[in-house]
Amino acid sequence: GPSDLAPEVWEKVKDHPCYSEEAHHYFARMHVAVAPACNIQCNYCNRKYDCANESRPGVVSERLTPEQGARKVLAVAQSVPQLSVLGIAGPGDALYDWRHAKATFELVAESLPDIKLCISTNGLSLPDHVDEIVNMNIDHVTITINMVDPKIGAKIYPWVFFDHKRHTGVAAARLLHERQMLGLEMLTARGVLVKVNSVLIPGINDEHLIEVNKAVKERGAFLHNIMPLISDPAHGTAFGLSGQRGPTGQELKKVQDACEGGAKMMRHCRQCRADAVGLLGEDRGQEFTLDKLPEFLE
Ligand code: CLF
Ligand code: SF4
Repeated sequence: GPSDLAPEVWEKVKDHPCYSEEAHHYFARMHVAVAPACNIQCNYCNRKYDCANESRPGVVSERLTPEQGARKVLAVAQSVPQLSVLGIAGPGDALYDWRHAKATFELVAESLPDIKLCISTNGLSLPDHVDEIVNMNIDHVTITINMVDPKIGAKIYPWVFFDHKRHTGVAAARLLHERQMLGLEMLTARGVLVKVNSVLIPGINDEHLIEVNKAVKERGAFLHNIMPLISDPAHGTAFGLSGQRGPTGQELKKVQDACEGGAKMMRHCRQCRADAVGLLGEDRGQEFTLDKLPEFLE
């Protein structure tokens, strides 16, 4: 609750529905899918879902240009008065080809200077963009961290693309891990609130997430959100974890409970879609598809 937060932190989270359990009943968030590509491959990815970098069946969200994205935000702001946060959360990684997310935020900030800007990333490109993130007043960043042990990471990530090369195996996971930890440290040192999302993959990282929780707490993460893998049988053999089941509710709770006392647990995540609009748990995205937007907005 508010009482255990420093006033300047409360000021930042009080109307952010993901960072504050209290706020999620009253404030809405929306996502715009403007990231053109991703620089890593997660075995569980189907590139439809967002912040969670999550995988579950559904309709593919539209990929928008920055102009289209900004138009959508303005249209939503006119009809959803509770809108307080704009997040860019995949599919793809907002910080990989950062120009798209940056241009979107700049266009929106011109018309809606008070909206909070939020980014979700796999962290690989994060250390390169910390200055800009701080300068643009993006004070909420989510990093998806599924492991701190590259041997476990190698089971989750078949490759990462970095420094003009594709890396594979344990070396790829080590690179991702080092960049995630560095990015997290850099952000918290600058006063940016960082939430860590972890996808619980039974048999792969379930017991390991306690170590992830410790590692991110040590580096100043504000919240840790452990979310269940939602397996997607429709995605068949294209994905390395096909046939992988998600955890039961009990298994999820067990891991979350085991992490209590470490980095603060988030338990109200609704595993939003990449084009989600509205209060958490509400999805009004289909009301604001491109074909339904007015062509001009003041
Ligand atoms: Fe979006 Fe993520 Fe920002 Fe929230 S979602 S980019 S931090 S504004 Fe929130 Fe949705 Fe859970 Fe994400 S409930 S999936 S934690
Ligand atoms: Fe997919 Fe997100 Fe992983 Fe990229 S970071 S591969 S978009 S789940």
